[in-house]
Amino acid sequence: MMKTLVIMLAGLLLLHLAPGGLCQGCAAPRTHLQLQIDVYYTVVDGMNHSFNDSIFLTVPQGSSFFDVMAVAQEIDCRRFRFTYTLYVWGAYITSVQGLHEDSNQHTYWQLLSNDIPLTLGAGCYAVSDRERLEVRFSKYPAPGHWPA
Ligand code: B12
Ligand SMILES: *[C@@H]1O[C@H](CO)[C@@H](O)[C@H](O)[C@H]1NC(C)=O
Ligand SMILES: *[C@@H]1O[C@H](CO)[C@@H](O)[C@H](O)[C@H]1NC(C)=O
Repeated sequence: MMKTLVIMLAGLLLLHLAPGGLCQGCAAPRTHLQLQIDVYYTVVDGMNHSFNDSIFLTVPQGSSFFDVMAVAQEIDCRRFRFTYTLYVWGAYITSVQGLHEDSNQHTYWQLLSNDIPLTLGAGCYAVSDRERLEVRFSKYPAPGHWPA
């Protein structure tokens, strides 16, 4: 009785230790030493201040800003849900938490890192450890009124 229990436990242990044992059919081959990084992600209505929500996330090294947004959405769909449109530049974020950009009002979702606007789109920007990422509902100047 005791012996079969020990054998069973040993078998379970082996199953866990066997390389790929419980991880067959994964899309990408996962190394067991995949490095993880921590980021802080905020979604904020910088116009009407209707919301300002943040979350700490642990994501694989090499993740894009878009990947971070997708992970946050999966964890808390109510606060971090978003939509996007594909352009030649990649994914353009069109709404966050149900708040949509509006070209007539010159509003858009601005991407920032440590309070500095990004010069790359969400899909192209690779995030770093301890980075403070933000998508902020903002206004851009009317055409012909861009700051010099
Ligand atoms: C105008 C403009 C904007 C306007 C667009 C709204 C409007 N109605 O005018 C605003 C201010 C909203 C904007 C926002 C951003 N932009 Co912009 N934008 C431009 C600019 C100067 C011209 C685009 C244009 O009108 N083309 C002509 C029309 C006819 O072509 P179109 O394909 O229909 O243009 C649309 C797309 O370009 C889209 N769009 C605009 N910016 C971006 C950025 C990304 C990543 C995507 C996927 C789409 C996109 O909006 C345009 C109007 O509908 C380009 C530079 C350039 N010379 O192309 C940068 C440019 C495309 N933007 C850029 C960036 C980085 C951004 C932001 C990520 C900045 C930020 N820190 O938030 C955000 C997008 C964030 C998001 N929500 O996903 C980069 C993209 C670089 C890259 N490799 O990813 C560019 C190339 C400027 C640069 N840094 O060199 N942008
Ligand atoms: C969002 O809230 C944080 C504090 O939680 C504050 O520091 C930050 O300025 C706020 N952002 C905006 C755009 O209001
Ligand atoms: C922000 O508030 C103003 C008035 O307080 C309103 O007219 C406008 O539609 C609001 N914008 C959004 C995007 O909710």
